[in-house]
Amino acid sequence: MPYELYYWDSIQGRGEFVRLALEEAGAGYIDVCRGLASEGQGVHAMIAMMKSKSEPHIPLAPPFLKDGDLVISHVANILMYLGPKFGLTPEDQGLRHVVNGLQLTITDLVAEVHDTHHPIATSKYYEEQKEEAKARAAEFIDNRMPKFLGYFERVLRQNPQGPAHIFGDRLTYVDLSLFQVFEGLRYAFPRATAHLATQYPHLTALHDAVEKRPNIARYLKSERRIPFNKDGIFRHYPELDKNAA
Ligand SMILES: N[C@@H](CCC(=O)N[C@@H](CS)C(=O)NCC(=O)O)C(=O)O
Repeated sequence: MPYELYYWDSIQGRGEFVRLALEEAGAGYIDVCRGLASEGQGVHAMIAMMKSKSEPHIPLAPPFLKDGDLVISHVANILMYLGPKFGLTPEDQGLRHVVNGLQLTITDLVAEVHDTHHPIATSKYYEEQKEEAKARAAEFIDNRMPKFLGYFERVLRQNPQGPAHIFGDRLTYVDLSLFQVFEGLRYAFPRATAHLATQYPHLTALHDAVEKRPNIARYLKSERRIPFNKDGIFRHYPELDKNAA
């Protein structure tokens, strides 16, 4: 049975962190919202799951993953579930929680990225909160982004197994997520991220290595990889970038 990933059909968004793990592992999966309604798929199928009156495990929000009868919500939780199956997390239970801690830090970062364009209300349009977004984005660029990226750079530098991976000497799902964060930040804030390679050399090297992994490279070139756009988590509004006019 292939895994069923439930996530919005037109954005990378939070679903992308799960897609990258599924793609790296070469796992069989259905991106349900991108499927045909005539085959019981499409966005409608996702909404129906969330509104279900009989499903015992109802998610509040996507992404969620269905594996047989199991419905698992939240990116970090989904990755913690898939990690051992895909060999993308350590064997040791305690260390799996260390890896989960790193992923949850990415969860926090992603929420802050979202709030740069939606600082007041998720339910309102960006255009309704542009002024607040400017202030929030400036704070993110000046203080929060360097704090998060500086942290991950330090974790890489202090990895006793060497800086090639964020944890241990093998690829984990956190490495894949850091690749996505790096891609997203560069898309959203091209000016503020112009010097990432010199500021964060280990993160940059990790990004470049993940990009070249055969399954990831194949995926990035495929139609399954949805281009960044103005509906996702990482959005490019020139007026929110550094030194905006
Ligand atoms: N903590 C959750 C966040 C899930 C989330 O906020 N999903 C967004 C899409 S990226 C959504 O549709 N939210 C609807 C809502 O919060 O009302 C995760 O990491 O998966």
